[in-house]
Amino acid sequence: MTRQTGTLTDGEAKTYDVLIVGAGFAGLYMLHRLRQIGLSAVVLEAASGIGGTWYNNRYPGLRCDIESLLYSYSFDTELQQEWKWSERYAAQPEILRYIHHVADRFDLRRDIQLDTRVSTATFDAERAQWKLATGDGDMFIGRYCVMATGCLSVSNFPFADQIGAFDGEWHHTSAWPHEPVDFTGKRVGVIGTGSSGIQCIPLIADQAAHLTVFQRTATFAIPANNAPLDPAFEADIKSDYDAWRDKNRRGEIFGGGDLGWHGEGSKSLIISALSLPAEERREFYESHWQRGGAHFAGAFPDLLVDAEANETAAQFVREKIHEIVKDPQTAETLSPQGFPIATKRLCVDTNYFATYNLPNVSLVDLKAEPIECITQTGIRTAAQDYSLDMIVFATGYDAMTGALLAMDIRGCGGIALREKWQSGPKTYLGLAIAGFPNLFTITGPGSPSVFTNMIMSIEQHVDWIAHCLDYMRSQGLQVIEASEEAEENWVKHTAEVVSGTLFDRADSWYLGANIPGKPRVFMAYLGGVNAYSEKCDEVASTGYEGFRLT
Ligand code: N01
Repeated sequence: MTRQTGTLTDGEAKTYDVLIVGAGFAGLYMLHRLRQIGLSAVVLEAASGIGGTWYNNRYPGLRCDIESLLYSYSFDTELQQEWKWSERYAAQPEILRYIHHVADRFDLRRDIQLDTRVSTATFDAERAQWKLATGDGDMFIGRYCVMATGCLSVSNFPFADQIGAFDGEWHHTSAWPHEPVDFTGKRVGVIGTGSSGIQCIPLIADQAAHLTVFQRTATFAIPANNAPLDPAFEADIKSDYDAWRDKNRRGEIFGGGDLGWHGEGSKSLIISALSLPAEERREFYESHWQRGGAHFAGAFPDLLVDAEANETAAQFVREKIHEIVKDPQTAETLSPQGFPIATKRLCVDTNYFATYNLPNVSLVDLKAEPIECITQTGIRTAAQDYSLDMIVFATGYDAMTGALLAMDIRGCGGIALREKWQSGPKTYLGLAIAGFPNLFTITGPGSPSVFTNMIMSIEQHVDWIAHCLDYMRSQGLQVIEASEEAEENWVKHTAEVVSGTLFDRADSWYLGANIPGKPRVFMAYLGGVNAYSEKCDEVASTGYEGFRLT
C-alpha cells in the first residue's frame, strides 16, 4: 500500500488508501489515526461544517448527558489536560468548539471535504477497492472504506409530506438553523417528548407567547443537576485521568456517567431492588435523583432485567412527576405507563416537568386525540384544530442503520446492503459485514455504541480498525472480510443477550420501532463494554478470527 493523497488515477476519481464517510467525532479521530500509521485518507462530509450531530443539532437547550470530563477524546494526554470544560454537562456550542479545537490542533482540515454527500459506495472485487460517488458526480476510490456516519444522524420526520401545507415557520431539532430562532410572542407547537423535546421545551416556553406540547408517549426523565465545573474537582480528575478513562472503558462507570459522586449512597447496590425495605429503597432512589443524571437506571443491577424491580424505580419517578407538576391531570398525563423505565432512552432534563406549571404551556395527549394532519394554520388532532405560528418537530432519528441505508452500498457481486439488512442489521462485532469486504462501520449495529459513552466506543473502534489496517499492510494482505458464520454467531449472541432483558417491552428507537416498516430488531450489543472490547482484542490477537484475509 502506498501513500497517495488525492492521486488522479481512475478518470476523475481521486484515490486514497482509506475513504472515511463523516466528519464527526469518529471520522476525525479515524483520520488522525490513519495518518499516524502512514495511510492516506480523505473524510467526506455531507454538511458544510465538521462535528456531525453536534454541527446539525443545535436547538436551544441541547447539551450532552454524559459528564464533559468523560465525553471527550482520551487519545492525547496533552489534549485532555489542556481543554477546560465549563460545566458538568457541556452544551452544544462548547462541544462544537472542542471539535474545532481538535481539528486545528491535529491539522485535520486539509483532508476533510465538506458539502460532499456520498450517495453510492460500490466494492470492485477485481481491484479490491471501494468506489464512492456523490450525487454531483464526484468520485473517490480507496482500498478501504470506513463508515463514520453516526448512530443518530438521519432525521425521523413523520410529517414531511404534509409540512408544505403549513404557512408558519417550522424546524426539526435534528437539523436546526444556524441563525438564532426567535420564539418571542409566538404560538409554538412541539411534537415529541424524547431527549430533544424535553431539552428544548423549557427554553421555548421561556420565550413563546404560548407553547403547546404534543405528547404521544410520556417520558421518564431524571434531573441533570447541571452546574459549573468545580476547578478543584476538575484538577482532582485530571490528576488521575487515565484511571478514570480506564474505569469508563471497563464499564465501571454506568453509561459513561458519573465522575464526581463520592458521597453517601454514591454506589449502585449489588443487590436486587426488591431486597430492600420500601422506605430504604426509596431513600436510595432519592439520593440518585438528587445527584441527577442517567446513572439512575443503574441504581440496582436488576432494574433492566426484572419487571418488578423496574417498577419500583418507575413508580418513584411517577411520584416525583406528581410532586413537581401542580395540576394532577397534567401530572398523570406526563407519567409514563406501559413500558419499563430506561427501556426507552432515559432522558436527563433541566426544569422539564416544572415547565408545565407555567401559565403559557399546555399539554396535548396524543393517545387521547391523535394528530390527523398538519394544516395551513397549525395541527389538527382528532379533537380540535390548534392554531400555531411555529412547529418544532422533535421526532428523533432513523437510528443506527438510517445513515448507512440512506446510501446505496454494494458489496461482492453487487449485493445491496439494503437487501442484506431487509430483516434487520447483521454485522460481525458491529465493525464489519459479510459480503462487504474492506468496509468498516464505527459504532455500527451489533456493537455497544449507544449504550456507552460514544466517544469512548468510537476510540475503541478506531484503534481496532487502525491496528487491523496496519496488520494487513505488514502482512502484504489486501482484502479482509467477515465470514458469514462469524456474523451469524455474533447476531445470534447479541439477540441472546437482549432476550434476558426488558428491552423488548418498549417501542423504542433501539428496536427501530419509531420508524414505520423498520424491522423490529434490537440494534445494539448489551453484553457490556469490557466483555465486548476483550472480544475485539481477542479477535485481533488471533490473526482476525472470524475474518477471511487474502
Ligand atoms: O428522539 P426520540 P430524540 N407523532 O426518538 C415522538 C440522543 N439525544 O431526538 O415515543 C407524534 O427519543 C416520539 O413519540 P413515541 C439520545 O440518545 C441525546 O428526542 O415514539 N409523536 C418521541 O416522543 C436520544 O434518545 C441528547 O411515541 C411522534 C419523540 O417524537 C436520541 O438522540 C439530546 C411521532 C422522539 O423522541 C433521540 O432523541 C438529544 C409522531 N408521528 C438527543 N413520531 C443528549 O445528549 C415520533 N414522535 C441529552
